[in-house]
Amino acid sequence: MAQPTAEIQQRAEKLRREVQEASYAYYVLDNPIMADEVYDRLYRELQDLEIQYPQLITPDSPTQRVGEKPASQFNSVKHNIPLYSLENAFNIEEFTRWQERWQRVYSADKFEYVCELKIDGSALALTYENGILIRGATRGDGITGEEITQNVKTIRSIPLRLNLDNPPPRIEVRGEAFLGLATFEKINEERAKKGEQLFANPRNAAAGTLRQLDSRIVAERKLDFFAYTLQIPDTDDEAVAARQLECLEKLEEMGFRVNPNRKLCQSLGEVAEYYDEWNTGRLTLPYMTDGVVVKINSVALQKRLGFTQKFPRWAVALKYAAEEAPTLVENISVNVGRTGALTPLAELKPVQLAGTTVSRATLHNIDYVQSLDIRVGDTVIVHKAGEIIPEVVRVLKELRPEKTKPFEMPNHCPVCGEPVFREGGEAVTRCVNASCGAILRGALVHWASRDALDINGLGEKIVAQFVDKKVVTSVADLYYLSVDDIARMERMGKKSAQKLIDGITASKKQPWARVLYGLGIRHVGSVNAKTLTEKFKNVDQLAGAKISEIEGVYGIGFEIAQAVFDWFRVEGNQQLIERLKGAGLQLANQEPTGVKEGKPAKLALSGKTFVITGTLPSLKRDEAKARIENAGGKVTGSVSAKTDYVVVGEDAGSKLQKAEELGISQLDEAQLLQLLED
Ligand code: 0OW
Repeated sequence: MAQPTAEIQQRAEKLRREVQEASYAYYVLDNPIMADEVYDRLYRELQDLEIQYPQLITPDSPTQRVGEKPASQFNSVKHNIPLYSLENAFNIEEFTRWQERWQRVYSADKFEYVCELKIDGSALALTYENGILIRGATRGDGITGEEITQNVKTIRSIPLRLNLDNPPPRIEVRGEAFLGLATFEKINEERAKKGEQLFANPRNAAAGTLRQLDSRIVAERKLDFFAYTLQIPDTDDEAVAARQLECLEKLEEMGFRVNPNRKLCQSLGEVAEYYDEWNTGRLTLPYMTDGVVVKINSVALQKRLGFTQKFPRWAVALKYAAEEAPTLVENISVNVGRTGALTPLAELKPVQLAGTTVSRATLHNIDYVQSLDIRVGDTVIVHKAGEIIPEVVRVLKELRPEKTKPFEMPNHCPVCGEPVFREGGEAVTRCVNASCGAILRGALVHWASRDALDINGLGEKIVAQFVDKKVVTSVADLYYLSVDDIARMERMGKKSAQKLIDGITASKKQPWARVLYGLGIRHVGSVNAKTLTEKFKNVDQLAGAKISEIEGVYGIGFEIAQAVFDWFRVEGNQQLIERLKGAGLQLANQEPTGVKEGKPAKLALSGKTFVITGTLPSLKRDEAKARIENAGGKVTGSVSAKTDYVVVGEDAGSKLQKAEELGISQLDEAQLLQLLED
């Protein structure tokens, strides 16, 4: 083999340093120091020299990042130092309890914390000998992992040689390998084109990539890495760094990428501030995080606290509830609600969201479906804010398979087969067949619900039997049932039938307001019903009232008044009222007889803050405000991190812009009405 001359060796050495320097600036500092073409030219010159003189190749040469031949399998390796996982806290209260546990034991010590963003990737263990990367391994079970050195070398932000003058014989570094969001979407695009299974999220994609046998594929995926732990075996941890914060600074000096959003916190309050700040701030980051890692800063205190079997006692993962996640639309079904409204529902591939498994999400109405063009087979982003219904917010069009077709609302009711209608300009398509099974089932369940007549034991299952067996065709029929009628139903014995009859009979004592709410008139929620019965002392006063009289009641807008007036004009409803009177229901306000008033209902929008911006198509501003307040919500004038929803009308202004900046959920009028109706 030809020997390289001295100047060739020097040239190679200089090229190695130049290329390494440029790679560090680009991938670790995110601050390129030369154009890509210049980098490529230098890289190729070095590569040619090493091909010509293989003895010039050193393990830390940038050309050694991408291996040629795929591995046949990965060997298991024992970690020199175990990799621990983290105990979870799901909110500040749980974190406070964790902190108090140690504060009690070590009250003398002043607790200082380092808060780090918890990168949602895959943990890696890196071993350096004399400053040269000799091994990379997955975390595995924390004791044994898989040796994936060749794949780890392709991660440009991991230095092949440490920036240390006289490096110790061995250094252990731990950190998180991850995929940026843009990279993740590109990888899934590629996979969709090849008809391959998509990665569900960036974390799975990173873990899956690291376990690729062919490191050339790994190199294409552009994994990234944030380091967070530095240890030097046989050296006292405190001698390496007395505090976690210094440890992170040393890792940066050595040439690692360390997440810059770390913060030294002197108190619980500061930790809470950091946690809140990044709950919204993280949504603008180009990589996924799923929480904050809070560590006691003092290494001496860390050593005194030590480890449990699985976790360090001096660190905790303060998690955020997952708000959004990608998943597959397996089907779009149509649900007929108790008001006859046809609601398209996305049947989803189950996905973890905000601590629950979501397999369905409302698609509101056909306008919403068409505006997003959601189709069966699509990959969509599902959003869940707190306990409010999960919602499909975006379609990842580039992942759409072939031969999908736009969704169309059925023109016949999927339950009773009768034609359905879309009232002029309304977003909602509706079944208007009063004896439609779905409407009747919904009406009975609503009648028995806690905030209406509150009849225990009259749930969806027994209601479905009553309707399917045509034992009940209206809520009044409930009061003319015998014990035998009920005992004949499946899974109903005499005893439980008697219990249900007793519950139905007892409901005759419920006040007029609850009966009015139980009738299920559109837009008449439990609060509006209460408001109306304070003015209309009995059903005949209300049935005979003009629209203007009903509308004159504070908080009752035109639309509600119209719906109430129309309801009492329907023959079938008038008969229903007569039969309820005959059964002895309360259809007038009673003098206080000490009868048990139901506890005030926790309203659907309790605790939710809304801001209305722009002009709504049909609701006046104060009517929308009253409706939201009637449902327990709060309406404020300015958008802040505490706002839950912004209701957006025409010519929305800066409030909409602020909402977009803060990632606050937006509703149009139709979605607001749906939320109020639900
Ligand atoms: N994912 C992270 C992260 C972090 C270690 C040190 C002792 C035990 C956990 O951003 N910033 N800091 C640590 O500290 N761990 C992290 O991730 C953990 C590692 C294993 C499971 C999680 O990925």
